[in-house]
Amino acid sequence: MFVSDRERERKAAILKVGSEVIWAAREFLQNEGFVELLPVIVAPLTDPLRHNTDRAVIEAYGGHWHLTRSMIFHKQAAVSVCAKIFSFSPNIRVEPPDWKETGRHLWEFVQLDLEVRNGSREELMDLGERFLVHVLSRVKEQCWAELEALGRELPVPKRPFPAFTYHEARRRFGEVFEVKLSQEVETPVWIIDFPIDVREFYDREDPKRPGILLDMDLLYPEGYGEALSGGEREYLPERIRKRIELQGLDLAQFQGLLALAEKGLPPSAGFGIGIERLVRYVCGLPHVAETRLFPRVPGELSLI
Ligand code: ASN
Repeated sequence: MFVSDRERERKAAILKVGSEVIWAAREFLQNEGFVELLPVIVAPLTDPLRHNTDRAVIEAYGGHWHLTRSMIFHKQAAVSVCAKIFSFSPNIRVEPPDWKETGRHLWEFVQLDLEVRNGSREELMDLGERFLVHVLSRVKEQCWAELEALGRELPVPKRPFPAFTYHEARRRFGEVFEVKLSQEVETPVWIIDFPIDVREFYDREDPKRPGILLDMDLLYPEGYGEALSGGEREYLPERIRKRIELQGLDLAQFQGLLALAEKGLPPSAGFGIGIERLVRYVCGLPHVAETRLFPRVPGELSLI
């Protein structure tokens, strides 16, 4: 699999850092009172996603089952049982083959997906900052030898991280603001208040500012791009129905979600943070594929 000892050692160092990231994440969330759920792999409905990801569907027992693209709806349902939940959730997103070049995409990846009953966006941003600082500090402590071998000097950022609204970011950094901002900043940076037409229907519209969502993305510095994405959620059935229709999606496809909402979904907020992207940033790697032993790179076949 690896031709030289050097390659093997490099991979072993990256995997050790990845393992420490997972331990540190669990430790942090357990101390915050979160309950870990086992991931959902197949379900009658999954995240619709706005970009053109191919559907991955299997047939079983006379029904169609989607491979999970994110656990968003399961998270919303789960917080009616436990107030704070998380899952290391494998996601399958059959992205276009040229996304291989972005350095940020695998078509099988894991996101740490979490949700908080009655949470607000601001509380989740605070949690996200503390989470990142904890994980980076812990990895620096435990994996200094591996980081040194990888030639990575990992800064631990100061809180609070700066925040731009979507419109501000576009005005100052242009249409590809995500790339530009991530390259220019020296600390992670928030983008908040996305307009309703650029995000999924489950991000909650601000009741006081129609057309603006109570959501957020966090970007890594040094050009590593998106770290996490999340927000407050639409939880009332009539609101969910309206938002599905606004996006021109088929209501019938979301029957299960609407039935749950009719019975009562709690208000909640949450986010998902890509583990391979986090490990890539921590190690300072050109491509997320390097963080996995068996990476699923868009457009590429694999031996095992
Ligand atoms: N995990 C994201 C969230 O919580 C959703 C996604 O991955 N598309 O908002």
